[in-house]
Amino acid sequence: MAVSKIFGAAVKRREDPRLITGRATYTDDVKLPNLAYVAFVRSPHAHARITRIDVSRAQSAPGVVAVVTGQDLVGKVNGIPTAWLIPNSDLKTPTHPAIAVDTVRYVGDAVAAVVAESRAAASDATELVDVEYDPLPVVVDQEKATQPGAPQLHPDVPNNVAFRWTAKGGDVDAAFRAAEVTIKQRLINQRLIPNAIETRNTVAQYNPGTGDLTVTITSQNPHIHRFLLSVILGLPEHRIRVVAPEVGGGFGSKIHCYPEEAVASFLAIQLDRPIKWTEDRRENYLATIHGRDHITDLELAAKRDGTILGIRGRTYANLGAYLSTAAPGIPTILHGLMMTGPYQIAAQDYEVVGVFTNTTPVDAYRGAGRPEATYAVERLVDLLAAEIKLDPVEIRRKNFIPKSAFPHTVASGLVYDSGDYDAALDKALQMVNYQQFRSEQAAARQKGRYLGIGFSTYVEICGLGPSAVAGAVGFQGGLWDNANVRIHPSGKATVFTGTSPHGQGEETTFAQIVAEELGLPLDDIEVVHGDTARIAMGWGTYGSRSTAVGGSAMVLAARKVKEKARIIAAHLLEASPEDIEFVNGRFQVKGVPERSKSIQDIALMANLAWNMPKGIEPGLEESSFFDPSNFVYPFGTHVAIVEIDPGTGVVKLVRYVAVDDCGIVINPKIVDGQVHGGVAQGVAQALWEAAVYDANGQLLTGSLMDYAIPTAEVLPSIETARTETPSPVNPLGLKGVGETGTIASTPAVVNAVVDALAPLGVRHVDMPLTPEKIWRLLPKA
Ligand code: MCN
Repeated sequence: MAVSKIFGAAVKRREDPRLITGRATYTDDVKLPNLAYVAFVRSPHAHARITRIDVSRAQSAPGVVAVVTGQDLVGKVNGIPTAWLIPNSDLKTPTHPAIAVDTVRYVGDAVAAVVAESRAAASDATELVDVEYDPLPVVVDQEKATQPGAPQLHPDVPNNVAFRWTAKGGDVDAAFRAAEVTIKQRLINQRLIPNAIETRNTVAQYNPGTGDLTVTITSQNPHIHRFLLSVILGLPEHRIRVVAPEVGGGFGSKIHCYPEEAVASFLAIQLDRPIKWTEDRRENYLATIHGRDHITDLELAAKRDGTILGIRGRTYANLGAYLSTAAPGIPTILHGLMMTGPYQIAAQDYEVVGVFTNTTPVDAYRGAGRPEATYAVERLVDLLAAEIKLDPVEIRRKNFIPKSAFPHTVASGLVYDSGDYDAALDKALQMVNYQQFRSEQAAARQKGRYLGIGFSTYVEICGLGPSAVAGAVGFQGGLWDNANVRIHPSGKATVFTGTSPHGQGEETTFAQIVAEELGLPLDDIEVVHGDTARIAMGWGTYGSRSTAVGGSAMVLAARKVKEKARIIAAHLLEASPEDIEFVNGRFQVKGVPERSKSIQDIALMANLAWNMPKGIEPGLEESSFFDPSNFVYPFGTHVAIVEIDPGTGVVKLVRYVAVDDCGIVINPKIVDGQVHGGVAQGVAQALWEAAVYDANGQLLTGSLMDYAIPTAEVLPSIETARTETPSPVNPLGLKGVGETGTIASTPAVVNAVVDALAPLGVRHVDMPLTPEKIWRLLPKA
């Protein structure tokens, strides 16, 4: 393959051979000599006072090394902090002890930890810890939790309201006064449970001789984990090393710093033995964060011709029992600021109320706030179209921010970087052959068949993001990223990234970036990530930021290497640096291919340093710290075609078309893969998945037997295509793609089902669109 074709080529993921042949090291594969295992005793009550804990039976059980309770941690392990302190919201941050001390607040809240010689012994002994509870009243519904007389979770949080936050812009009252038609709808965005292939895992090892703590964690952001662990444990940051090996995916759920990670680390220090914790799937359902869970009331103001004037409303966002690491920022900054979607809607007034309930904490799950915003806007636009009898495609076109209007400031104050929404919509319409579908649909209706088509013309915010904005919105970290490109004497390269890919394929795409810049073969470049001891600093992988931010740092570091190489090449070729050009992967004297040096030649000479140009240091290694000037705003059009079985109510996804624009593409195969996975997750929310609690706070969908994640069999082959609108805010001109599929797909499917049922007078159905729910809407024979 010609060197210049590496960027943009559909190179196969180099991570995959080890993953699919069982040669990868997952976190649970990490074994150390003298390892002891910790298991947690978890509350069976959603809300209760702990009146007594007796650990004596557990302590004397075979193989048990130690048992600790919340009380044992007091003064030694600090509370689990929240890292997103949104301003102007009166945010309350109640203490979150790593192990509950006197009160449990959700089913699964840890009340004790048992350490034993084997995982089985630890797990068995958890049943011998005698805990007496005095049950308290429970609330699981976030709206009810704010009402007078509702059970109170935290003494310092009146009415369970963690925050009230508003995103307001333009004159929304004027918009509603001028409205010729208004649409009002309550939307439930149900709670979801992330299902990574590997559950969470921690292996902590302490060396009292050096004071070094090494923690291997299923982490999406080892440097953030290191920082938070130093805060929780009161240890110096430079004595902590956090390593993320293969983690089995995360989908947002492994961003957060969890109690178990802190407890395992504490125990490793206390007991002077390496400690391992492996979460089982049942625990994963109870104790790993959940996602979504919004109750939203919205109103849209419009003219009869379909022009949208304003949007207003309120969301009650369920936060669960405690504030997880990023929780306050998800329904606000990543959600509330995106409520006008890709449309020119001049006014918005949107309040988000974050509420504590007796449920598992809720935080970032793939898309994190943006799927909820897209769902709300795309449902409302369809409801308006139905109300004024306008085609759902036409109403979208009418309101799109035009291509000429970028960069464009929306009502919430965000500045969208670039876009061409019509181009993506046109391509999608062509792919589905819209007019022909409408005739087929009409014909099918005559025969009693229910076919439907649904659109989602989405825009999302990702590539998190400028650090100054992070600070302004209360994120307790930076959002720049770091890369280092090191060329060894032999001309092979090791490159380091502060992002922490865990399934997204950056070992391939970042190597593509460097190969393209420096003319190195792909196989000669190793991409290192996920280890605070090897990587200077970085902010991790989430918010589809790795490539827009970390990849940009990588290309800038490679360009610095290239610049130095040019100077050395000039010296070796006895030319001036200005006369050196980079052609076909070689540094050559302009127009004289015979007088040229490869990067390998230069790497050897730079590392030997026998003959360096004056003032140039030996070695060939450069770093870059890149802080983008803005977020990036990928967009596109997703179209779902469904058919409903009139006998059973089963929704069959007949076709799925995804046209995405993530700017310039490094690797189309990987981008397609990301879209496929994302769409599967978003479709699953529309049709199947829901975390269900009963009124006592028991999680009824507590296992894979009860929680319906999709299998390949229920999904069609996803048809992908792209438009390419470069982003002006990073040197690669690209936008993120890791979440687009999840963000776009949910409303496309719901809109398609409502379209299919429209002749029956159906205007909205809440997710998930289970067969029973749909069957009840169908005429009975
Ligand atoms: N890419 C590209 N060209 C572009 C944009 C991206 O070739 N114009 C490539 C990237 O180089 C990378 C992949 O596409 O290989 C995704 O990149 P990016 O959009 O930068 O997203 P991140 O790597 O930051 O991934 C985060 C995103 C999120 S937030 C979740 S959640 C998620 C997701 O990615 N979780 C995943 N995809 C996942 N995929 C897997 N397998 N497992 C997860 O846990």
